Amino acid sequence: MRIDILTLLPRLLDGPFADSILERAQERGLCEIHIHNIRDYSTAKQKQTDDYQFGGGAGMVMTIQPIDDLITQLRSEREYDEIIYLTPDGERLEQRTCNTLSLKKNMILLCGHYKGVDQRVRDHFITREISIGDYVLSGGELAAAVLVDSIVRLIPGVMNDETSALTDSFQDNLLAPPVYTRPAEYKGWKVPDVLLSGHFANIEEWRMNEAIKKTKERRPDILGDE
Ligand code: 6GU
Repeated sequence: MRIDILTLLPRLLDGPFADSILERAQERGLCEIHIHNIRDYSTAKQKQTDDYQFGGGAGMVMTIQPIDDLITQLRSEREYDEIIYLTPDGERLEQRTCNTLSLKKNMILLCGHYKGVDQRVRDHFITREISIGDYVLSGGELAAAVLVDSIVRLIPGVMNDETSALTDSFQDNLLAPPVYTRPAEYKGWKVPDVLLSGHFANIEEWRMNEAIKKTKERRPDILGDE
């Protein structure tokens, strides 16, 4: 998988991809992440990348020219499966979408800023618009980092324990059950007996019941019986 991220603030993305799972995925050659500074592609005198909005109103709008040139250059080099715009008015990201996107080969992510991007960019280049939740960030960069993390960890070979992603919260529309590790007793606080019993069927049943209980309490909406 190759992901090209288009941003006005490339430094914001230096950190997230340099560690842990995302670093390992790149080292193993399972994904390539390329950051592009939109400003580098502006043909304006001062390399502007934004302008006042037509019709008036507060807030700047990202201009089409540098984004067009950057996307056109990338598309001349390879085909892209998706060109995704990160924006609070996009479809809300869910695990289902992460699963789908983890199967793609090449993707462009465009990070929004200010009042957003000229609508013609959305109309003519963007294949999908994604929000990571119902709250507003100051730019799309952190959302892009969240999206990339959620996708890349699903690529086969990225996670060390291959079965682990399957037991994540949301993969079966349930929140994950509690987990414990040694010691079996700490300051008098005990691990549930069933987990120490070695009885696999009982352990699975306990985990399922705990997952259902937690989901009913916290997220009845994903259980579908509000
Ligand atoms: Cl993708 N961008 C911004 N600016 N805010 C957000 C978001 C994206 N998703 C949730 N809030």
